[in-house]
Amino acid sequence: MINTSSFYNALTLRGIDFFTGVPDSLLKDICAYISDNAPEDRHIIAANEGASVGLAVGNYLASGKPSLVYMQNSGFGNTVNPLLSIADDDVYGIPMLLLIGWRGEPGKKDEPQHVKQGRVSEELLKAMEIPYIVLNENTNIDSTLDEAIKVAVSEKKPFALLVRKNSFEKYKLLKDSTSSFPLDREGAVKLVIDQLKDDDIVVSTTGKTSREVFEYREELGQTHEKDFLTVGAMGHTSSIALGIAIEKKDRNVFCFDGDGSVLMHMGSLAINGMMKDVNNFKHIIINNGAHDSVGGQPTVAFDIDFSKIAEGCGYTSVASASNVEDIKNKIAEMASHKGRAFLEIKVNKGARENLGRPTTTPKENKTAFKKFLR
Ligand SMILES: Cc1ncc(C[n+]2csc(CCOP(=O)(O)OP(=O)(O)O)c2C)c(N)n1
Repeated sequence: MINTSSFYNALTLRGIDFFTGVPDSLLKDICAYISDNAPEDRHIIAANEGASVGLAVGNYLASGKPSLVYMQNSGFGNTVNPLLSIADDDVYGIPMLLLIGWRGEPGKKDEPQHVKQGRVSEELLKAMEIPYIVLNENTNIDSTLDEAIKVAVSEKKPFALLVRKNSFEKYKLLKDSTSSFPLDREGAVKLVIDQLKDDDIVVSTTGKTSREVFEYREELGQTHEKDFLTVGAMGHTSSIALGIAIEKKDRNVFCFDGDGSVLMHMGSLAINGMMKDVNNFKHIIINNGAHDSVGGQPTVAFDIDFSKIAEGCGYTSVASASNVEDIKNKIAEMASHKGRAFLEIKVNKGARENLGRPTTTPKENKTAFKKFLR
């Protein structure tokens, strides 16, 4: 397996000392090593993967050195535009190394949202004319990085390292942060679901939130037709919820979002808030200050004021809560509010070890959900 410190040192030795990306579960050990060892202003966990490419472009213009941009292959889509229309050698020609976690690699069992993405990952890189090397546990780091950096720098273009599962050795984050709110995400999910009416619609975000929604319905002995699980398309959950709310004006639509997810495409808040005729849109952000589902890497969400942002974007009711009674009251208020209501629930990161995954397929979910909407 690749030792995280050897990989990091091999990069810095070759002049790559600026790191940016959005975390991925397959890359969590190398991300944790970078978090612990790179100076704070040289490691930026970006809002989305496209923004990381932007940071790498800017850094190259100013330093003349390529950066490392890490991401899950799910997030590669967010980079297509800045890679092709700025970094590409047909445009500005900006060298950088892309470190891409290969979820859904053919032949390896993975969740439905990763299967197609995994199958086409190599083809996508080829179509974009991005040279790449597949990294696995036996890869010789020195020769691989020599080759990757040589091509990136001499041909002035991005070069990708597509990383197989279990390529990196385990590394435990030392700079881990903790908080002491009464609830964790699952506690918040349960509290909100307990307060919903029978015809309320739920749209839940990517990662463990949707898994916890699914498992709580099972625990309650309920079926799953009330919930749309946004298993992919991180950051677009509230847009999906808004699309439903516009059409189903007589029913409340509750969006269960995450802080990483909201940050990823925060521009959508402005569009949600400005939908003046929409009175049934209820946006709940479960803020654990982290990308908890992929390893707990920090977001900036405990340091920014989501309520002020939502208010500024035109949401008509805005609140933040962390204790149980307060959350219950705020949910009751948002349910009866006629407008675009926003509630931030602050929680601790972390999840159960034995948290399962949906046992129904996305298509079964869609069919049941559409019927519930009718
Ligand atoms: C576009 C994209 N980038 C990255 C990922 C990998 N990913 C899945 S869940 C997740 C973290 C979500 O963080 P947040 O919304 O704060 O929810 P939490 O996991 O903390 O509950 C990430 C980065 C993804 N699925 N899609």
